[in-house]
Amino acid sequence: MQDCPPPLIPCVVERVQDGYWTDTTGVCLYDTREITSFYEDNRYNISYVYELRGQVTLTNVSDISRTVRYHIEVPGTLTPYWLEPVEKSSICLDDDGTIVVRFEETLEPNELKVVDFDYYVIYNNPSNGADFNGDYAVDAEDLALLLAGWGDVTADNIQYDLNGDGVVNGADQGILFMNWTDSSD
Ligand SMILES: [Ca+2]
Ligand SMILES: [Ca+2]
Repeated sequence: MQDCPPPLIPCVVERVQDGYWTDTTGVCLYDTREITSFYEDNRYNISYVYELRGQVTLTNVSDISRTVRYHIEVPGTLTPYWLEPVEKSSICLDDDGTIVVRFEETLEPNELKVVDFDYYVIYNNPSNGADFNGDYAVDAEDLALLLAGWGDVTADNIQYDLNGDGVVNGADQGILFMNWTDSSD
C-alpha cells in the first residue's frame, strides 16, 4: 500500500453503464489548460481483476510552458472489502483501496499530449478458485457447476479441477466445501 497523490479539482465527468464496463467521459476546461478523457473500467463488476483503459488528452492553452496534471480516482468502496490486491500495473493503491492513476506532462504553449493507457489490478481469490461463477460466494451454485463437470479433465471442465490432478472428483468437492461461504442472512 502507498500514499497516493492528493485529489485534484474534480472535472465534469459523465458515466454510462455498458454491461460489464463503465464508460467515463471527462472534460476539464480552465484558462490555462484543457483536459479530456475517455476510459472504460469494470468498477461495478470486479471479480478478482480490475481493468482500466482509455485515453487522456492534456493541452496547455496558455502562452507559457507549464505542467498539466490529471488524476483518475476510483473509490475503494466499489471493491468488496475482502479483496486483497496481489499484483498491479504501475498505478497507486491507497490503504482504503482507492485506485489513483496520475497523468502529468510538461507542455509548451499550445502543445497537447495524447496518452493511451491500460492498467489492471489483480486481487487475491480467497475461495481458492471455488467461486466458479464469480459472485463472491462459494455456495450451491458453484457446487452444481462442479458436479456437472465431474470426471476426467477436458477443456470444458478444467476450471473445476481445484487440486490440478487431472480429474474432477470428491477431492475437489472437499476443497469447495472447505471454502464454503458462511451465510450472513
Ligand atoms: Ca459463486
Ligand atoms: Ca481434482
